[in-house]
Amino acid sequence: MKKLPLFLAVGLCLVLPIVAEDRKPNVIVIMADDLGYGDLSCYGATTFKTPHIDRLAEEGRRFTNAYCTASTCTPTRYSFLTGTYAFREKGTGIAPPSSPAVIPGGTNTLASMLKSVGYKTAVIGKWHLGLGGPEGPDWNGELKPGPLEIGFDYSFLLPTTNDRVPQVYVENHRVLNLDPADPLWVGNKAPDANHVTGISHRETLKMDWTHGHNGTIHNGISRIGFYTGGQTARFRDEDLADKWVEKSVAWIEENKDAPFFLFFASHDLHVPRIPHERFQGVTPHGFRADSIVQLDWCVGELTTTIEKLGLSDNTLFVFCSDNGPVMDDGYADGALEKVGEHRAAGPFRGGKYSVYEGGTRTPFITRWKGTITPGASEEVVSTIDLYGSLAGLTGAVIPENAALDTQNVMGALLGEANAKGREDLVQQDNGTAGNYGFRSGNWKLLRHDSLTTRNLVVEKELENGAVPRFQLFDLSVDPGENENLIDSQPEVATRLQARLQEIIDSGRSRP
Ligand code: NG6
Ligand code: CA
Repeated sequence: MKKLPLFLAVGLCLVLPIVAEDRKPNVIVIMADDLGYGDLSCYGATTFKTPHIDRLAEEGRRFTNAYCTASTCTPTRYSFLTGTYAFREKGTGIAPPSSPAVIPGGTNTLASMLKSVGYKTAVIGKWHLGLGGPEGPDWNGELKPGPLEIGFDYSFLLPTTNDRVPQVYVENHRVLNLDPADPLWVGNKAPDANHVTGISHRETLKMDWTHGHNGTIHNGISRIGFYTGGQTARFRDEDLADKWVEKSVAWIEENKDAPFFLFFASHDLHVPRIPHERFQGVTPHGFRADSIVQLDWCVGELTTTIEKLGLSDNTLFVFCSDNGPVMDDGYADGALEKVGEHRAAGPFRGGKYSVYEGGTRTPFITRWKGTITPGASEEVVSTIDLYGSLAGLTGAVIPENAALDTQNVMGALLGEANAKGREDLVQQDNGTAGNYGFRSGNWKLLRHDSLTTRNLVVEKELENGAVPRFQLFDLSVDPGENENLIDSQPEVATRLQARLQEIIDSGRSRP
């Protein structure tokens, strides 16, 4: 560019508005699996400690009204990445072992949005959003579409969840360490009558199953589904957390000079809960809480890595869960028997699978040293808002037909004075069954189209029962959702019912 004469340059500076440069911090989203609102010591747990996550909260913002969008895994992850409520799309319920890609290749996502403004992007950990075309994953060939087709530069995955087959890592498009002479076969029926399963060899299991989870046995644990082969590719459940940390640290070190986005998708504390031997027995609650301590260790490894690289002032950490807690989710690991005084959902009713608050109210922490003023926040924010908020922060453009329900709540996430969160938010259970939680201000409407619920009360057993189609609660005085005001507050009820219907019918809630 030709040099401008000094007087002209100075003049231009005076007349041009000073535009704040878009900010592009590194972003690390740590998503826990099945972690409840009350499952961390910074959210009220007293019988064990989570010092690394507590430190993140002390140095950042700890949200008390934050939500994941669904009370199961696949729909929360779908909406977190796409910015669109999962109930709008068929096939977004809990993905089976051989699920094709739930998010079609080429879809705009949080990852592709950040990539468009110069970020390096990676997902490391549990995927559970399917791999491959309509015919499902080609386990011995190229596993695509997958994360690489929706904006991630690198992926290192547990393909579904670890209670589902197969127990192999998928690095980018391939099963890692697969010997072509021993191909991997995965199916939903036993391949032959002699196949060893959790039913035929139950007495050999190192952890018994309670419901489902009685297919192929690997590492002494029977799973959902069946598989053979791929012996050199198989991992030990005990080593998962170490592997996520090892791969994440290496990837961060490689990409430290560009802005980077890491989606750290922990498998803790999903079943089967098999923490590494060094964490087994560290809490009084058995493997469920031991897995929380393991997750806390992972968070410590990530924050230490960022500190060592001198990136703390330039890295935004977000910590959240994908759905609420569950005790017995199919294996006899003693979670219920050893729960004691611990309340995994904190003060809330319900848990995983439910649209009561316990299903979707999540611990949610943001930390960006030097930018976020430490403190607690009561603003309503959701995992679905990271898309719109990070687009706003980085100056990325969201295409008109993408991310239909995300909102930019970055001001609230950064703890800026007077910055507001959401006015309303839809939550759902699994799939598109039509069970919704709708929060508007301090009101919470529950709508059960299926009229029965797996309403999990975490300190008891599963409570399956009939529910009224609509219930209404005032969370400001009744966070435990005990007093149904649907008849005594008809105006509020009608207003919320209409607004929820409008959000469903209009196909989008982003302006
Ligand atoms: C359920 C499984 C449960 C868990 C869940 C998915 C049975 C009986 N139950 O179908 O164990 O795997 O799916 O959890 O099989 S999630 O956190 O990934 O959504
Ligand atoms: Ca989950």
